Amino acid sequence: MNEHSKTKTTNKGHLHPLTQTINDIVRIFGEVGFEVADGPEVESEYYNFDALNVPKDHPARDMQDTFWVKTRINAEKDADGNEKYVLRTHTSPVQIRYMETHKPPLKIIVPGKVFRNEATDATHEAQFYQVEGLSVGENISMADLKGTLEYFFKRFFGDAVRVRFRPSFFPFVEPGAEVDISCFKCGGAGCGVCKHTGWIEILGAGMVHPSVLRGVGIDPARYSGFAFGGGVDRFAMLKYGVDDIRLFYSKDLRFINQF
Ligand code: 2NM
Repeated sequence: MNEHSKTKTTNKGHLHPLTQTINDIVRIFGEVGFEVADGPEVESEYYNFDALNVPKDHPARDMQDTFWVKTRINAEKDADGNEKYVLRTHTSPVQIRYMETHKPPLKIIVPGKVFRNEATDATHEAQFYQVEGLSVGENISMADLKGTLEYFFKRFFGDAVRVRFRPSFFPFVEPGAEVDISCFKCGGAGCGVCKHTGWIEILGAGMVHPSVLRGVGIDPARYSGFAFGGGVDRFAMLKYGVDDIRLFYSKDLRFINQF
Protein backbone atom coordinates (compact mmCIF):
# COMPACT_ATOMS: atom_id res chain seq x y z
CA MET A 1 0.00 0.00 0.00
CA ASN A 2 1.27 3.40 -0.81
CA GLU A 3 0.08 6.79 0.35
CA HIS A 4 -2.43 7.14 -2.50
CA SER A 5 -4.24 3.81 -2.18
CA LYS A 6 -5.30 4.29 1.44
CA THR A 7 -8.86 5.26 2.15
CA LYS A 8 -8.31 8.55 3.90
CA THR A 9 -10.47 11.55 4.50
CA THR A 10 -8.81 14.93 4.65
CA ASN A 11 -9.57 17.16 7.60
CA LYS A 12 -10.07 20.52 5.93
CA GLY A 13 -11.06 22.31 9.12
CA HIS A 14 -14.08 24.58 9.38
CA LEU A 15 -15.23 28.00 10.47
CA HIS A 16 -15.25 28.83 14.18
CA PRO A 17 -18.77 28.64 15.70
CA LEU A 18 -18.80 32.39 16.36
CA THR A 19 -17.87 33.04 12.70
CA GLN A 20 -20.65 30.67 11.61
CA THR A 21 -23.07 32.54 13.88
CA ILE A 22 -22.04 35.94 12.49
CA ASN A 23 -22.41 34.59 8.93
CA ASP A 24 -25.93 33.31 9.76
CA ILE A 25 -26.93 36.69 11.23
CA VAL A 26 -25.51 38.60 8.23
CA ARG A 27 -27.33 36.31 5.76
CA ILE A 28 -30.71 36.59 7.54
CA PHE A 29 -30.60 40.40 7.81
CA GLY A 30 -29.21 40.61 4.28
CA GLU A 31 -32.40 38.99 2.98
CA VAL A 32 -34.38 42.02 4.18
CA GLY A 33 -32.01 44.69 2.91
CA PHE A 34 -29.47 45.26 5.69
CA GLU A 35 -25.89 45.93 4.57
CA VAL A 36 -22.86 45.13 6.73
CA ALA A 37 -20.72 48.01 8.03
CA ASP A 38 -17.50 47.96 10.01
CA GLY A 39 -15.07 50.35 11.65
CA PRO A 40 -12.12 50.70 14.05
CA GLU A 41 -11.76 48.68 17.27
CA VAL A 42 -9.73 51.49 18.84
CA GLU A 43 -12.14 54.41 19.01
CA SER A 44 -12.11 57.99 20.20
CA GLU A 45 -14.05 58.86 23.32
CA TYR A 46 -16.21 61.04 21.06
CA TYR A 47 -17.44 58.19 18.84
CA ASN A 48 -17.69 55.59 21.61
CA PHE A 49 -19.55 57.79 24.14
CA ASP A 50 -20.21 61.48 23.37
CA ALA A 51 -21.91 61.00 19.99
CA LEU A 52 -24.12 58.37 21.62
CA ASN A 53 -25.48 60.76 24.23
CA VAL A 54 -23.68 58.95 27.07
CA PRO A 55 -23.28 61.46 29.96
CA LYS A 56 -19.75 62.57 30.93
CA ASP A 57 -20.17 61.05 34.42
CA HIS A 58 -21.75 57.76 33.24
CA PRO A 59 -20.27 54.70 35.04
CA ALA A 60 -19.70 52.95 31.68
CA ARG A 61 -16.83 55.43 31.10
CA ASP A 62 -15.00 54.32 34.29
CA MET A 63 -11.62 52.58 34.24
CA GLN A 64 -13.44 49.58 35.73
CA ASP A 65 -15.72 49.22 32.70
CA THR A 66 -13.69 50.60 29.80
CA PHE A 67 -10.16 49.91 28.53
CA TRP A 68 -8.61 53.35 28.05
CA VAL A 69 -5.71 53.20 25.62
CA LYS A 70 -2.52 54.28 27.34
CA THR A 71 -0.73 56.04 24.55
CA ARG A 72 1.34 59.15 24.60
CA ILE A 73 -1.49 60.65 22.57
CA ASN A 74 -3.85 60.12 25.49
CA ALA A 75 -1.37 61.31 28.11
CA GLU A 76 -0.65 64.50 26.18
CA LYS A 77 -4.11 65.31 24.98
CA ASP A 78 -5.80 64.43 28.26
CA ALA A 79 -4.36 67.50 29.98
CA ASP A 80 -5.39 69.73 27.07
CA GLY A 81 -8.91 68.35 27.21
CA ASN A 82 -8.56 66.89 23.74
CA GLU A 83 -9.45 63.49 22.29
CA LYS A 84 -8.84 60.28 24.23
CA TYR A 85 -9.02 56.71 22.93
CA VAL A 86 -10.67 53.51 24.13
CA LEU A 87 -11.14 49.93 22.99
CA ARG A 88 -14.72 50.24 21.72
CA THR A 89 -17.24 49.01 24.32
CA HIS A 90 -19.96 48.50 21.68
CA THR A 91 -20.19 48.65 17.88
CA SER A 92 -22.45 51.73 17.97
CA PRO A 93 -19.58 54.08 17.00
CA VAL A 94 -19.58 52.35 13.60
CA GLN A 95 -23.21 53.34 13.21
CA ILE A 96 -22.37 56.94 14.11
CA ARG A 97 -19.61 56.98 11.47
CA TYR A 98 -21.97 55.41 8.92
CA MET A 99 -24.71 58.00 9.55
CA GLU A 100 -22.14 60.80 9.14
CA THR A 101 -21.27 59.58 5.65
CA HIS A 102 -24.56 58.15 4.31
CA LYS A 103 -27.94 59.75 3.75
CA PRO A 104 -31.17 58.02 4.85
CA PRO A 105 -32.82 55.69 4.07
CA LEU A 106 -30.17 53.38 5.48
CA LYS A 107 -30.24 49.88 6.95
CA ILE A 108 -27.09 48.33 8.39
CA ILE A 109 -25.95 45.66 10.78
CA VAL A 110 -22.59 45.86 12.49
CA PRO A 111 -21.08 42.64 13.82
CA GLY A 112 -17.73 43.04 15.55
CA LYS A 113 -15.38 42.64 18.46
CA VAL A 114 -15.99 44.74 21.59
CA PHE A 115 -14.14 45.10 24.90
CA ARG A 116 -15.20 45.53 28.52
CA ASN A 117 -12.86 45.91 31.48
CA GLU A 118 -14.53 43.43 33.81
CA ALA A 119 -13.90 40.12 35.57
CA THR A 120 -14.51 37.04 33.45
CA ASP A 121 -16.80 34.14 34.35
CA ALA A 122 -19.03 31.66 32.53
CA THR A 123 -21.14 34.45 30.98
CA HIS A 124 -18.64 37.35 30.74
CA GLU A 125 -15.51 37.82 28.68
CA ALA A 126 -13.35 40.97 28.48
CA GLN A 127 -13.43 40.59 24.68
CA PHE A 128 -16.54 39.33 22.92
CA TYR A 129 -18.69 39.91 19.82
CA GLN A 130 -21.66 42.15 19.42
CA VAL A 131 -24.11 42.71 16.61
CA GLU A 132 -25.98 45.95 16.32
CA GLY A 133 -28.58 47.01 13.78
CA LEU A 134 -29.77 50.39 12.57
CA SER A 135 -32.54 51.52 10.25
CA VAL A 136 -33.11 55.22 9.53
CA GLY A 137 -35.71 56.69 7.20
CA GLU A 138 -38.99 58.58 7.02
CA ASN A 139 -41.69 57.09 9.27
CA ILE A 140 -39.54 54.35 10.80
CA SER A 141 -41.36 53.22 13.95
CA MET A 142 -41.21 50.88 16.92
CA ALA A 143 -43.50 48.55 14.92
CA ASP A 144 -40.78 48.26 12.23
CA LEU A 145 -38.30 47.41 14.98
CA LYS A 146 -40.53 44.70 16.42
CA GLY A 147 -41.37 43.21 13.02
CA THR A 148 -37.72 43.11 11.99
CA LEU A 149 -36.68 41.40 15.22
CA GLU A 150 -39.57 38.91 15.01
CA TYR A 151 -38.48 37.99 11.49
CA PHE A 152 -34.85 37.62 12.58
CA PHE A 153 -35.47 35.50 15.69
CA LYS A 154 -37.92 33.18 13.88
CA ARG A 155 -35.28 32.58 11.22
CA PHE A 156 -32.46 32.18 13.76
CA PHE A 157 -34.11 30.13 16.54
CA GLY A 158 -37.22 28.69 14.83
CA ASP A 159 -40.69 29.68 13.66
CA ALA A 160 -42.44 29.24 17.01
CA VAL A 161 -40.41 32.02 18.67
CA ARG A 162 -42.34 35.09 19.86
CA VAL A 163 -40.86 38.48 20.81
CA ARG A 164 -41.81 40.83 23.65
CA PHE A 165 -40.59 44.30 24.65
CA ARG A 166 -40.17 45.62 28.20
CA PRO A 167 -39.52 49.34 28.80
CA SER A 168 -35.87 50.10 29.54
CA PHE A 169 -33.30 52.87 29.27
CA PHE A 170 -30.21 53.42 27.13
CA PRO A 171 -28.82 56.95 26.67
CA PHE A 172 -28.78 56.59 22.84
CA VAL A 173 -32.46 55.69 22.38
CA GLU A 174 -35.88 56.98 23.41
CA PRO A 175 -38.00 55.03 24.03
CA GLY A 176 -35.78 52.08 24.92
CA ALA A 177 -36.66 48.43 25.43
CA GLU A 178 -35.28 45.14 26.65
CA VAL A 179 -36.21 42.48 24.13
CA ASP A 180 -37.13 38.95 25.23
CA ILE A 181 -37.87 35.92 23.07
CA SER A 182 -40.16 33.10 24.13
CA CYS A 183 -38.12 30.05 25.06
CA PHE A 184 -37.29 28.14 21.87
CA LYS A 185 -36.60 25.04 23.96
CA CYS A 186 -39.80 24.63 26.00
CA GLY A 187 -42.11 26.99 24.08
CA GLY A 188 -42.72 29.06 27.19
CA ALA A 189 -43.73 26.35 29.68
CA GLY A 190 -40.53 26.81 31.65
CA CYS A 191 -37.24 24.88 31.54
CA GLY A 192 -33.54 25.16 32.37
CA VAL A 193 -32.74 27.29 29.30
CA CYS A 194 -35.23 30.06 30.28
CA LYS A 195 -34.66 29.64 34.03
CA HIS A 196 -38.32 28.57 34.34
CA THR A 197 -39.66 31.95 33.20
CA GLY A 198 -40.65 31.00 29.65
CA TRP A 199 -38.68 34.03 28.34
CA ILE A 200 -35.06 34.71 27.43
CA GLU A 201 -33.46 38.21 27.57
CA ILE A 202 -31.75 38.63 24.24
CA LEU A 203 -31.29 42.29 23.11
CA GLY A 204 -31.42 45.96 23.98
CA ALA A 205 -33.23 48.20 21.47
CA GLY A 206 -35.13 51.41 20.87
CA MET A 207 -35.74 54.46 18.71
CA VAL A 208 -32.54 56.42 18.01
CA HIS A 209 -32.42 59.47 20.29
CA PRO A 210 -33.10 62.78 18.46
CA SER A 211 -29.82 64.18 19.89
CA VAL A 212 -27.89 61.30 18.30
CA LEU A 213 -29.50 61.98 14.89
CA ARG A 214 -28.90 65.73 15.18
CA GLY A 215 -25.25 65.07 16.09
CA VAL A 216 -24.62 63.25 12.79
CA GLY A 217 -26.47 65.87 10.73
CA ILE A 218 -29.74 63.98 10.27
CA ASP A 219 -32.86 66.09 10.90
CA PRO A 220 -34.93 64.32 13.59
CA ALA A 221 -38.03 66.26 12.50
CA ARG A 222 -37.91 64.50 9.13
CA TYR A 223 -36.25 61.16 9.93
CA SER A 224 -36.50 58.55 12.65
CA GLY A 225 -34.66 55.32 13.23
CA PHE A 226 -34.59 52.15 15.25
CA ALA A 227 -31.49 50.46 16.66
CA PHE A 228 -30.73 47.29 18.57
CA GLY A 229 -27.73 45.51 20.02
CA GLY A 230 -26.96 42.09 21.40
CA GLY A 231 -24.20 39.58 22.11
CA VAL A 232 -23.20 37.19 19.33
CA ASP A 233 -21.57 34.88 21.89
CA ARG A 234 -24.83 34.76 23.85
CA PHE A 235 -26.84 33.97 20.67
CA ALA A 236 -24.43 31.11 19.92
CA MET A 237 -24.46 29.82 23.52
CA LEU A 238 -28.26 29.68 23.49
CA LYS A 239 -28.56 28.15 20.03
CA TYR A 240 -25.91 25.46 20.58
CA GLY A 241 -26.43 24.89 24.32
CA VAL A 242 -22.97 26.11 25.37
CA ASP A 243 -22.83 26.97 29.10
CA ASP A 244 -19.47 28.79 29.26
CA ILE A 245 -18.50 31.69 26.96
CA ARG A 246 -14.80 31.01 27.62
CA LEU A 247 -15.00 27.77 25.60
CA PHE A 248 -15.28 29.86 22.40
CA TYR A 249 -11.84 31.34 23.11
CA SER A 250 -10.22 28.22 24.59
CA LYS A 251 -8.69 26.79 21.39
CA ASP A 252 -9.84 23.36 22.67
CA LEU A 253 -10.42 21.31 19.51
CA ARG A 254 -12.61 18.80 21.38
CA PHE A 255 -15.02 21.72 21.82
CA ILE A 256 -14.47 23.47 18.47
CA ASN A 257 -14.85 20.31 16.38
CA GLN A 258 -18.40 19.75 17.61
CA PHE A 259 -19.56 22.56 15.31
C1 2NM B 1 -28.20 48.79 21.98
C2 2NM B 1 -29.47 49.07 22.45
C3 2NM B 1 -30.21 50.10 21.89
C4 2NM B 1 -27.79 51.40 19.36
C5 2NM B 1 -28.07 52.72 19.05
C6 2NM B 1 -27.22 53.06 18.02
C7 2NM B 1 -27.10 54.36 17.32
F1 2NM B 1 -25.85 54.53 16.89
F2 2NM B 1 -27.85 54.37 16.25
F3 2NM B 1 -27.45 55.34 18.10
N1 2NM B 1 -26.49 52.00 17.73
N2 2NM B 1 -26.85 50.97 18.56
C8 2NM B 1 -28.40 50.57 20.41
C9 2NM B 1 -29.66 50.84 20.86
C10 2NM B 1 -27.67 49.53 20.95
O1 2NM B 1 -27.41 47.80 22.48
C11 2NM B 1 -27.76 47.21 23.71
